Amino acid sequence: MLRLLLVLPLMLASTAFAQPTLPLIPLPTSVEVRSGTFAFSPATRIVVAPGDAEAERIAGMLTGWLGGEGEKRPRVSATTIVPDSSIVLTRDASIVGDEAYVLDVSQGRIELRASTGAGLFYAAQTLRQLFPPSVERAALRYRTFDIGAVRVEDAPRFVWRGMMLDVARHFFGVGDVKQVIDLAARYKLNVLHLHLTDDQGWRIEIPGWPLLTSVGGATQVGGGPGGFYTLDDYDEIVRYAAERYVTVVPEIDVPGHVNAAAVAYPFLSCADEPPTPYTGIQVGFSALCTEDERTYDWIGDVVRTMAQHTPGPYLHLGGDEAHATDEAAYVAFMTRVGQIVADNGKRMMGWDDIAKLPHADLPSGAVAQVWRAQIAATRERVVQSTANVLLSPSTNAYLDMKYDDDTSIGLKWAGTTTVEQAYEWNPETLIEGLPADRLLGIEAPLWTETVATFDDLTFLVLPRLPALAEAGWTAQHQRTWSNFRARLASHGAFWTSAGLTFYRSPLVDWQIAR
Ligand code: TNX
Repeated sequence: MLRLLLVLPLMLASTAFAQPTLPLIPLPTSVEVRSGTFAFSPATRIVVAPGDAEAERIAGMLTGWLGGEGEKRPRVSATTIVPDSSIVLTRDASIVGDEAYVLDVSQGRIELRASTGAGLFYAAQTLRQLFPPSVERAALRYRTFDIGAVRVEDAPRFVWRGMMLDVARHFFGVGDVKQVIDLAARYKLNVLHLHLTDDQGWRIEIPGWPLLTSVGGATQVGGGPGGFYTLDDYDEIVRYAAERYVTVVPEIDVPGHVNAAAVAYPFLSCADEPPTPYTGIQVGFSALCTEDERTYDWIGDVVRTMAQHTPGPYLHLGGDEAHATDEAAYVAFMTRVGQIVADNGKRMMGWDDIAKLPHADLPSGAVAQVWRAQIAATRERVVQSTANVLLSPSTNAYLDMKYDDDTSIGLKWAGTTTVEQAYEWNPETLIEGLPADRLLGIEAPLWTETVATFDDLTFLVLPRLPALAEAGWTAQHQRTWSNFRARLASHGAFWTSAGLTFYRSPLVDWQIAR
């Protein structure tokens, strides 16, 4: 009797432990913990089929996450003979879905299976979350460790799982953007939306319009030096993202949010003299000169350049908060710009303000990015429009909102947003009456009015980005805050090991020492 009393709580504790505390975020479709362990050691090989260059490239990334330079990395072999204790990346046409995968960890072997490169990459990201956090620290990387046997089957809920980075209010260089892509890809996001232009800065080279960057790029919020991407820089970001199955969506915000462009070319705001460069954080005051044909020559060049350098299907034209443009001019302008986007072979995207456009004027395949879902009129307008919908509700998905009243940086206009609020919402019911086939997915925007450094950036992004990533990846009926919170606890250890600043939300029992 006494024995039973002692054993029972232990049994309960161990069953409670097995499933939820595997630190997998986003939660996979199915996770089956099995008995046994795979012993990872310096001799572990990563094996791909000969001739599968994409799998070999992914295996190379996996090895990079595991080992130091040269000899110390686990070796990648393209061979049909699989040695014992290998990690094997296999194409499996029976796994249906562009991003679906199976990960099978057993005592003798780890198998990653998918029909696509994206699936293999996500299997590798899931496996990475089963490594001890200390592998993140270069100096400690190379070691032996055990991985518990488990079978994971997984596929995403939505096709669009994005993050937006505003590089206009504060500029972030190519190296920082690459780190953001790495972070997003860890949590299986597949879109990076770059907000490239705003009142405070123009951040992308456009051939024929050199002052956009040399003058318009030289400012930012608070008066710092600003900066911009050359087209080579942009191509590099796009390439780096694509290797991680992330599609870049560039945003050129018109017809409002254009002060920096007008400082460079005053005719863009119907002026002879340039307006004062703007380094504050107000919105809604600037406007393009929609009656001047030169404005259309300019936007034509901008759209063509971005279309040529963007392999993804979408160009984002902003369209938000155009308070200084009257409604008729707004509709006419956005309609004409939508046509220019279509002429360049791309689909137009805009903030939910574009749902104002009459149905006939919205180009087919256009996407409205909803940021004011809390306003009934916005929801109605979006439901009635023909646009597809991307959800970025500012009450849950805005990474720039403060966590609470005491948060040192961030804004508060949409309220404060805890990690629980970032997690606890249902994209399928947010907009009543929206047909499921018009809902593409979700995106988490980081506006950077108050974000001056990379540490500021990760402080606002972590831990809310993983919460939003799970809202985009995992089926609603599988999601609970209490289970997510338990899995999130050990991610603080990954971030600490990787040297990333994060917000130690008091809602989570962070496990840092591991
Ligand atoms: C509203 S969201 C804006 C941005 C600001 C942001 C700050 C949207 C389409 N427009 O211009 O940066 O709020 O949270």
